[in-house]
Amino acid sequence: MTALRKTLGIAAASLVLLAATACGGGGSDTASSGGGGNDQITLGFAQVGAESGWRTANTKSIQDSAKDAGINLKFSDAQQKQENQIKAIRSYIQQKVDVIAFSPVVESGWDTVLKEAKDAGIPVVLTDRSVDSQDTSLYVTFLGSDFIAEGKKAGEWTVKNFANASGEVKIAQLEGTTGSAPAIDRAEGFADVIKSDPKLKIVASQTGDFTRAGGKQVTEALLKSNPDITMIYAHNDDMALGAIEAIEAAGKVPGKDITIVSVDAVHDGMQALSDGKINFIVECSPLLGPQLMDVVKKVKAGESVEKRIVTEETTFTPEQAKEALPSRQY
Ligand code: GYE
Repeated sequence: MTALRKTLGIAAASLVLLAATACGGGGSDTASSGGGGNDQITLGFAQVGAESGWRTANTKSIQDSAKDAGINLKFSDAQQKQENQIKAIRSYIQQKVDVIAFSPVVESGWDTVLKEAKDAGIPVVLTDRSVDSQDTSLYVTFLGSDFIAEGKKAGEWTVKNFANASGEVKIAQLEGTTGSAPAIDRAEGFADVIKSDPKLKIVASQTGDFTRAGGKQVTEALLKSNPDITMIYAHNDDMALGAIEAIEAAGKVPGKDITIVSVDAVHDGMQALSDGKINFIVECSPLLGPQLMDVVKKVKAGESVEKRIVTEETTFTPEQAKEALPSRQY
């Protein structure tokens, strides 16, 4: 039903695009730079980086849906650095784009630049990650997942899975980027749930920066300091995939000798889940593009939007991953 609605939406959007091209006789990209006489919306998007499979899918979703919606997209990649994102936002303000959207790499330190956008009269939409600003008038809405709920889902599976285990369950946590909303909230939600069972202990917790290389490196060191680890909770699939490489290199069997739980459900993670190398994945959808373009259009038209738009998500066991894999979009 939703897939059908999506397809119809895309079909409708392409029809509009087609019609526009047919009457306009081309030249739409030259018109977008001057601003005069063209009511095409210009959106400046400051992306976090290209750190994970999730991010790649998210970038594609944003670029594709901007195209489908006929929105002129200015896109920048901050390479996981806040200073680069701030620079990109300032340049969008200077270019007088209609709307700015961004996925803040970390939660803190945005008030100054958000105030500059507000003073310039440019609305800001937060996507994927949030900021911790007290002044919520600095942005129009926050569109993205509930990361605390994701951490809780990972925790609930862990509690159930180890309900009958005898003795201590030693958990190592691979954290996402330090200071980022998903790293903070996924840790909080998980800790909140597993505290109900005293035999579940987080014995190590370190950042792997949401990357495969980071997950691998941290796990290599971990297997030396804590060789008897029971489980790894990774804040994303990429770090879990890095951990799998390290575990295999150490002669152990991921998913058996060491239980692995992660978040995202991107293609490579789902493959590892269906191969039994990961035991459980909590979904976090990167396909925020279509919803973002709707919000941008509404904001530009002066319509009101909800202050918080939560993405709907599920969870996957290996059996469910096998079933879902062929039809996954990312
Ligand atoms: O889980 C991770 C990515 O902010 C939800 O960022 C996003 C996270 C995602 O690098 O893979």
